Amino acid sequence: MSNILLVEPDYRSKFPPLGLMRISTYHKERGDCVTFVRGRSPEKREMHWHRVYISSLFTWELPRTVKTILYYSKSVTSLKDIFVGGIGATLQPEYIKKRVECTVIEGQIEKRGVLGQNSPPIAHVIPDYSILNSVDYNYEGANAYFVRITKGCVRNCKFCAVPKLEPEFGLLAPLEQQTDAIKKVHGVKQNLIVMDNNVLAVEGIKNHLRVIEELGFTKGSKLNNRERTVDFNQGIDARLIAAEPELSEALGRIPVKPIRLAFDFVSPRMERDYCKAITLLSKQGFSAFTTYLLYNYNDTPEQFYNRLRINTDLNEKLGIRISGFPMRYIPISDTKRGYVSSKWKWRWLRGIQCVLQATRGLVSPNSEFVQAAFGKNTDEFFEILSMPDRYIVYREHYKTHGAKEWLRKFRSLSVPDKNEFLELLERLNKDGNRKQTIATIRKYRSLIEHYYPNGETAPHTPEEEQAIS
Ligand code: B12
Ligand code: SF4
Repeated sequence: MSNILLVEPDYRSKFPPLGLMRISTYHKERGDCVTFVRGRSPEKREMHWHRVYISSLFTWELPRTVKTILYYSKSVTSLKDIFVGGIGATLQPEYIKKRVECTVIEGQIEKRGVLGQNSPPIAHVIPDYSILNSVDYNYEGANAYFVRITKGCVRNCKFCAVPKLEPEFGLLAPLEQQTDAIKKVHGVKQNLIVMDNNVLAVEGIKNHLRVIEELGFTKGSKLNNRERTVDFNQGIDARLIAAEPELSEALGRIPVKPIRLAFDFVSPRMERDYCKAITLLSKQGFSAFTTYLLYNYNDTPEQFYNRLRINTDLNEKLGIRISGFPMRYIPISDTKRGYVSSKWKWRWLRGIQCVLQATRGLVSPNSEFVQAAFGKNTDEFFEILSMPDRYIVYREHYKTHGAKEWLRKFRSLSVPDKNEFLELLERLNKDGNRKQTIATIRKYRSLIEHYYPNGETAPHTPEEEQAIS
């Protein structure tokens, strides 16, 4: 019997670490003793483990992942007994290998023998939900079946990591087999979370949707007096619904909540397909939508604003509620999350983040909200995004306390000067000697004062500002 430690680094994680949960099942079936922790635990570090498994997720969390690996490096006989895998490790294995000589497992584990002599293909093993009880962390979906009908995707969008993570599109184990196995060991689950990248693309999708109904997920179905829901978590492809309207009818029989679509890039065809899909789905009784909106890729800020307006127009026309979910593009090689595309400016990206701060990343479906938050037209949109953080977040308060004067000065700049000024703000943001740098700047000095009063980082809230003055 071996002592096995499973570690999820302590980054923010919404869903449970499915890879580790599958590895747990494998080791428990071998009769090993399995312990799960999040992050760096001094108590667990003091112990000796035959093997430590550390998961990875987003590439910008790789620095934290490496820190976690190093933390447990003395808890094993050899560094090779630390196994690291998952999404971040698959996208950037070299980042880890250059820093620690642990065992890095790339990609899905679909073959025998990857984790030891004759070990099973982990991708097909049932996740062990019970490990979640040992940590004091609230994962969403702990009461849901996590399933996947397919792997990979039929498309090859350049901004997406899926073609690298799962290069082949194909079917996985039948849905009912997956839910039955979870049910048998961990009991009946309330909801269904379908993690597929692009589920509607699979041949015979209507049969799979029918299976979902047969599993007890029909519109209005309840368990323990609570509504049962199905979440196609990565969104469904609007283009496929527009091409095959019957798909909306099949979806209409399932309690999909929320219904997620993507409006990632901008082309007249995409716009037409997106509007058509929303219209078809609204006819099936869906009224609350969440739409992923990729920005900072090859779109312009105007195109981002335009997509927000298309959503508010659809809301008004169809009497529905589409909440936008802006997703900032981060290249899959990025370990810092700092990328700024040539059509955007750092200050505008920061501005979007400030606007979304109060709404947990969502753009409300309310047209008045969109106009107030992002501006009535693109001129106002650019001005809002260019403002100092606190003027954006506490708009009402600062309207008369600084923002008016800022706006007057900002508007007096020529277009090239505005660009130069915004670029200066990006440089100042990264500047370790900011105060000294600002002291040497003459041009834009009074505007800079709004962002860095006396050269210092500005207070975050009106209360903090009052306390200082
Ligand atoms: C579900 C999901 C989410 C969920 C949360 C995920 C979570 N676990 O908490 C939500 C919806 C919240 C989300 C949000 C985002 N996501 Co996301 N998400 C995914 C998705 C679909 C699956 C991730 C997952 O959990 N998979 C489950 C895996 C880990 O389990 P598994 O399959 O059983 O694992 C196998 C192997 O990986 C391996 N393995 C797994 N773990 C381990 C551990 C060890 C030790 C070993 C040996 C092996 C191993 O073995 C398993 C069996 O084969 C991926 C796309 C994809 N297809 O992978 C994108 C993805 C990870 N997301 C991505 C992005 C960009 C985002 C967002 C930034 C989007 C945005 N702009 O807002 C946000 C960021 C949120 C944040 N925290 O800041 C990108 C990441 C790119 C990158 N540079 O890292 C991906 C790759 C999508 C994409 N299309 O590019 N996401
Ligand atoms: S359709 Fe979606 S999952 Fe498929 S490659 Fe494009 S962004 Fe990725």
